Amino acid sequence: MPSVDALPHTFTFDPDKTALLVIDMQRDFLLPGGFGESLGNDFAQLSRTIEPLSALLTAWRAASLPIIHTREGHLPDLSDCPPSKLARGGIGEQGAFGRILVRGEYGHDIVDELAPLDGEFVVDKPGKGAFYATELSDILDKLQVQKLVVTGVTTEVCVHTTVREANDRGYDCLVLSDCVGSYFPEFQRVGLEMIAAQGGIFGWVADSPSVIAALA
Ligand code: TIU
Repeated sequence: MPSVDALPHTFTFDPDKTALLVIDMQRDFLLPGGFGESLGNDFAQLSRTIEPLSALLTAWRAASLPIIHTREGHLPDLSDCPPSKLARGGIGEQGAFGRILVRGEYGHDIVDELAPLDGEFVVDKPGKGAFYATELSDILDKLQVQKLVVTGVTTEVCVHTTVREANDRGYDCLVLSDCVGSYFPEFQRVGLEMIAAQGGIFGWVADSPSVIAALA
């Protein structure tokens, strides 16, 4: 059984029961001029994850293991966007890459470097968590997945929410520090510490080279 040197302790996984989750690696969060930067955020804190994640995807694909990408976004009529989220502004407005976080728009889609391949799952989610109002549970059930290797953005928002949701549903989650990103370095550090604290209260933390080595 492959094992990975992780915090708070070694993470072992059966490759047949493990999926890679790639959360919201969308142009609007990651590219200069996108929604994230328009809010005053430093997109480079997120775009540094693209290269290691691309290498991880190559290794994961070579091992023929399941990959699930998610995208945060809404229907064009915004009927699936809660009033509290709409009231904050931005969603559905015209941005540099089309209507912000609206499905079908250029900015809503995944960055070119990490584009999903045929046979990979793409889950569209209206919320921060990947389980809320999506088919993710059904996909994982059908795949008989028990463990998740979690990557994507942002660490303290959609990654955390999804890992907490997954943990409550009984999945063991390994979060990869170099493949998750926050606009705020302090949130990145503390966000990762929170996951592995208290004996791994929500999951494990390691880096992508360790996972790639375990797959080899
Ligand atoms: N994907 C995700 O984390 N959505 C966000 O809105 N994140 C922020 O940090 N704003």
